[in-house]
Amino acid sequence: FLVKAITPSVTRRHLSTTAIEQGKKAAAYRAVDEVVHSSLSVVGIGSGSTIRYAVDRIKDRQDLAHVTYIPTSFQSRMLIQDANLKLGNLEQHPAIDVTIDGADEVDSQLNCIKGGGACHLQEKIIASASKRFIIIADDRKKSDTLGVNWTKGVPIEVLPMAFSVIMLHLKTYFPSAAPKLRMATEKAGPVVTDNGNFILDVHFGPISSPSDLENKLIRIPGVIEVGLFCNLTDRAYFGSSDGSIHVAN
Ligand code: ABF
Repeated sequence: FLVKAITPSVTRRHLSTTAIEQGKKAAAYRAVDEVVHSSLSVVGIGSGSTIRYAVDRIKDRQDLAHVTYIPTSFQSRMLIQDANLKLGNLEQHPAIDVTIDGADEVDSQLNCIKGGGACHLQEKIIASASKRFIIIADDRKKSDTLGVNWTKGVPIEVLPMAFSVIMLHLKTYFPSAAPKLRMATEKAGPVVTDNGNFILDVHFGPISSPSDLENKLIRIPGVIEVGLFCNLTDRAYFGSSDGSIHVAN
């Protein structure tokens, strides 16, 4: 009885992890196959876990051997180097043909919450320098409205010396927002981004106008970048565990 009782929950948990990874892989492979052509010269590589499948797909393509890849974080740079792909930087390549990146949540207008991995500052710079910006995600990330499925809040990168005054500003002007300084672990100190800044995770609930909220937040002195990507995404690929893909333009 005991084995029978335990097995289903283990199987369910294991299946859900595998199912999520299958969805990420399906989305990443389809995006690379459809968007990354040999005519491209410069490709931006996002951060997170889904992008790893995209790099796996790219590294086997001989017709892409000439392409230069621009990272969006330290982890993204390591991913490019470990795949023996040609690593470039934004100084040399300020105009990027296409960037592929993950997201924490994507709404029906393809606005995104990004920054769950504390990389959204460089991600947004690379995305805005790209002719095309492509999101890849498992289907958990797809939502009608931002702030509904992603419950960890909107990440905001802030200058460390200003984090307390920004918290106070947020509590004053967004009383229900509950800003939290992102900590590395229970005992360790705050997360420090690749750019030497802190992250505040701020809970706004369902976000009906992400661009209005982004414009309000970015104006707060000491805010470096907001994890709301509005009117930047050209296409999103959402992968399901059965390998099916939903493509949203
Ligand atoms: C990065 O990928 C972040 O902006 C975003 O938070 C994260 C999503 O991670 P994953 O692909 O692991 O779901 O782009």
